[in-house]
Amino acid sequence: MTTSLSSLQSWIDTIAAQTLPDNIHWCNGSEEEYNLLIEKMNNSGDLQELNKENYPDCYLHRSDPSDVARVEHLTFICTKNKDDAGPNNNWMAPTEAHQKIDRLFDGAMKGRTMYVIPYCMGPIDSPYARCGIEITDSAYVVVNMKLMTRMGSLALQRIESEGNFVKGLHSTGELDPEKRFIMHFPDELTIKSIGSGYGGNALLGKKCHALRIASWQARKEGWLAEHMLIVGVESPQGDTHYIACAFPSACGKTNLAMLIPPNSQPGWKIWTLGDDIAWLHLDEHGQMCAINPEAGYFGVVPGTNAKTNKNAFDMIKNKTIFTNVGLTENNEPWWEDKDIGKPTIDWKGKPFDAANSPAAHPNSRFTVSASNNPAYSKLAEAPEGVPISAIVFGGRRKTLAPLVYEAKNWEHGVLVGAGVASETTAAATGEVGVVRRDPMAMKPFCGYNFADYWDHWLSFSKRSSNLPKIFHVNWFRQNEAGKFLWPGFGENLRVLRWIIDRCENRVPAYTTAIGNLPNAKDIDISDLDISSEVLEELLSVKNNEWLDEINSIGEYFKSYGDRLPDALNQEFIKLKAGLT
Ligand code: SAT
Ligand code: MN
Repeated sequence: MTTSLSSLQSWIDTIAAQTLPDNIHWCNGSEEEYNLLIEKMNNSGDLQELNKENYPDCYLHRSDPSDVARVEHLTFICTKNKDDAGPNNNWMAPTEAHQKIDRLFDGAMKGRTMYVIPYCMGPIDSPYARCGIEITDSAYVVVNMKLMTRMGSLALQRIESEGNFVKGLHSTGELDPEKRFIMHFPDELTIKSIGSGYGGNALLGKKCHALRIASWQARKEGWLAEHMLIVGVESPQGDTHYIACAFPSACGKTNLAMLIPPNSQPGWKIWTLGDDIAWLHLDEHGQMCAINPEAGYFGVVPGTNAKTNKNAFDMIKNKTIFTNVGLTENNEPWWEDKDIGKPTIDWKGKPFDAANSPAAHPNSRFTVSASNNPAYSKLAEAPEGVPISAIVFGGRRKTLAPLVYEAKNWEHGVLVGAGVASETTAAATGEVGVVRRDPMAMKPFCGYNFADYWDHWLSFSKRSSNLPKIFHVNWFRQNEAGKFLWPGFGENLRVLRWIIDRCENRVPAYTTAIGNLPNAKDIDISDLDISSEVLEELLSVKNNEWLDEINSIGEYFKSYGDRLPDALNQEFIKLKAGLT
């Protein structure tokens, strides 16, 4: 397969001349192609087939032990002006960045196959979808992209008729952390990534395209590319509300998107639209609608069991690629809190030794097509997307943030989002558990200056009088003994129900300095082992603690200087005044 689009063909020719692959394979996205590549990797040892009876068509991939998570310090936004990338990004001048990374690509694919992957982010017939081509020398990337995106001939056809696409160039290079870079050139709609074969560093459709490049395109074109799950909540009466939630990586987006209502909530149903990324736009009535640009899940494995996420637990029992999990004696995948079986081999392929390390890497992942999810919503394929009733921000906070609160209006909601902070997780290299600012859960993913991004968010209130309500949740509050106060998982439905009640004006709330909080009686805790004191603690707002928080947000905002939107500053001043 070649292409009728001469700009695409000449780019492929140029890259081939530079990287010198042994051969070029244009991916058509067929099942045969997937199976052949799986077989090839199974033979080469890149993949290991798992227990055929209990895990049919499931494989284990072990990435290099130095290459197990996103590498934020090696990820760059390369705009002409440094200020356009902002203090939230590492920046490098485009010419310097190209030179630096191109040198590493010279001859990088010698002895390897160069795969050309046409893919579409979003339903193939959606006006809101966007296409790209990823060139890679990793067959693991190809099979993951097959599960995660609409990949192959239809995407190529769309690219050929539109004439434009995001260019992604990837090589695993030498897997040397010293020669590893993930670079984005928003003006050129180009991504170059070398030296890593892991997840978000290598599957360029995901964070690199659908968030960093797309957020930049979205600003130009008047929409939003966000790090959000999309979930449909169907009531026993049969009406469904769609909610988009932004939480940092490894904070439970997949679990919330696939939530199973507990027995105490009869008649409620949850539909998954997406678990990681939402593209939001306004329709002609000013209604905010969302599509999920992805077609599969790259989810955190540890902690997945029949109690925490039965849908996911069942979904990853067939046609799933596991990355960096352990193995049981009978060749089944194993991870911490799987609750069944015992590990004998760890994620590095060594005999498991509990004293040494966990069996599965804390950031081990499953890749699976969304079609495996029993709760997958048919509307995830709708070209126009689904109408969003509420936007929910959140993070991991041991203290401070109540279980849920509602922003007073859109502008205040933008401040709530901009002030999000969360304890870091294993999804990125670096220390785990330190609180850092993660505005809109986009800190690692916003492809331009956050100040301009907040301004863009604020601009939506001028374009619609009908915007979703904005909320903030915290499932992770602990007592002094370090015990979680809220059970989380399926029980989070109780909080979503309050959010929906607020969207429908069905319940009052009480006003505090930080926003509107539930009256305790409006959060259903029937059948839960939670005392009214604990619920009160979960819903408490301590102004002195919040004053420290707001001062820390103020310090953070200072790094954006004059570029900080005035309307955001005004909201900040109002909030601070309310606390003193
Ligand atoms: O960026 S990854 O795709 O590796 C996963 C994540 O951090 O959400
Ligand atoms: Mn994510």
